[in-house]
Amino acid sequence: MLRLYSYWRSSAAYRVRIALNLKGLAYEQVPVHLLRDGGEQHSAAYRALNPQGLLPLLVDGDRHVAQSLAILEYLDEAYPEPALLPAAPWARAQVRSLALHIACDVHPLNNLRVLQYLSTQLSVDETARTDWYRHWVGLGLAAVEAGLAPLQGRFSLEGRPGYLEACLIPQIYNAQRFACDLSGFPRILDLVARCQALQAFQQASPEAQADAQ
Ligand SMILES: N[C@@H](CCC(=O)N[C@@H](CS)C(=O)NCC(=O)O)C(=O)O
Repeated sequence: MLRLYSYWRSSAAYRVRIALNLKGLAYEQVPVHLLRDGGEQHSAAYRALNPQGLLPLLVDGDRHVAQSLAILEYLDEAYPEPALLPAAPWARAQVRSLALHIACDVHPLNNLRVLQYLSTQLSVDETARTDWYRHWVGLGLAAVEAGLAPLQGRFSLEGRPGYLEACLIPQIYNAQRFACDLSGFPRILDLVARCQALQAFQQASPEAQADAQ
């Protein structure tokens, strides 16, 4: 049985839940509360498993994998069907390019520890912190919106979602939490609506998790 260390509102863990559901893989979740007691991700017990101190972490037998995109790629290699990535090298590169933009250029600027640092160490007030969040998300999503044009309203795989959508939908969930203006991103909104109609995405959503508050 696969085990996923997760938190309902962790968008990186949400990516992995989507991927596991798309593959139809059974897994159990171990909740790690990112806020309780200063953050359970900092506990010695969790750091012994994942010295990066971040979620998610996937355990497969006696193997541990951290970093959501490394986990997605591991799942695609270890459990190839149905694939998360397209087969053709060029199409794979296009999907990875957009997914990496979300995961490496947008998300890290806005994750919990960065927002906490802005408030606690740099004394940034809530309005400025929200502006920071919306600025980086808006910039990043504008690039994703442009990058979706070649899909012409289709999913990233032949008639079904995969790696790209597993990265995009959690980022949009976060953006909506922070009331970002998404009205300029019709391709993104269309893709999100089509994904949210699917069970794999519904069951992965933060509110559907046992640890949701
Ligand atoms: N690049 C990492 C990002 C992981 C990450 O930032 N996880 C967040 C939750 S979405 C976290 O654990 N935050 C804890 C913290 O900031 O202290 C990945 O894709 O897995």
